Amino acid sequence: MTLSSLVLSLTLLLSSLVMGGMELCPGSAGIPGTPGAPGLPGRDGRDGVKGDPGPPGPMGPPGGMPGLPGRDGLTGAPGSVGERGEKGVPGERGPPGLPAYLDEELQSVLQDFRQRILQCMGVLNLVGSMLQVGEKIFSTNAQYANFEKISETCAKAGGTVATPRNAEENSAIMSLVQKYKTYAYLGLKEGKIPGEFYYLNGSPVNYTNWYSGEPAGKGREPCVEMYRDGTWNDKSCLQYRLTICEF
Ligand code: MMA
Ligand code: CA
Repeated sequence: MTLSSLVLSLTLLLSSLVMGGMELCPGSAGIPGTPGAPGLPGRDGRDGVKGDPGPPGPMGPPGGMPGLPGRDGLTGAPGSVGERGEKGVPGERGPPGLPAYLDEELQSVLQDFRQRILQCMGVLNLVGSMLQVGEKIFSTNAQYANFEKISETCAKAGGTVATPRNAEENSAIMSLVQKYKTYAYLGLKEGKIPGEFYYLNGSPVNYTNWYSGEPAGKGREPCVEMYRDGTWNDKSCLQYRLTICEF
């Protein structure tokens, strides 16, 4: 007999007893049955979430293949400045400006320049550190040196060795020679022909004030010095003489 037919039979029996007016007497509770046998294992559950990566594995045996190259290092310090590039093409011509005489700002700047220059020259004149003769200015640093050194000193200052071109300039230089009680070299040099003297720019002299009997060095005295009375003597270039420049 199957379980379902047994249940049906019992149901029918019970209902016929109740229908028949019979009362069922409640008895004491029966002894619990023995636990049923364990059911069959359930089905597999769904996949769990992915786990964390495991720790690195142990180092392999020696003699294996070299590993992959490492990552790039940090950026190095900047290199040195490169060579100057080629000059660029000139820019476009700017807009036309005012004529200088109508440019008020420019005129005012020029007036200031003139004023400043006159002030400076006034001071230099007052302290006796310059002698103006026409367009030319003579000045000394009160130092004694050979011709070569004097020439360098004057060039560095933006001038040249004092060179009298006429009697007035000669007198101005003479006044410095007298003031410092020292002969001065002049901006003249002897040429290839003994007794022929030239300016430092190479042109022949056109004003001279030789002392009587000079030049007498016959090629052995290629420089020119000025005596206290303003006359000239050809002389070795290696003496120490007063530095007088002209600007
Ligand atoms: C020195 C020397 C010369 C100069 C004569 C004048 C003896 O040499 O200064 O340049 O011509 O004196 O006597
Ligand atoms: Ca001489």
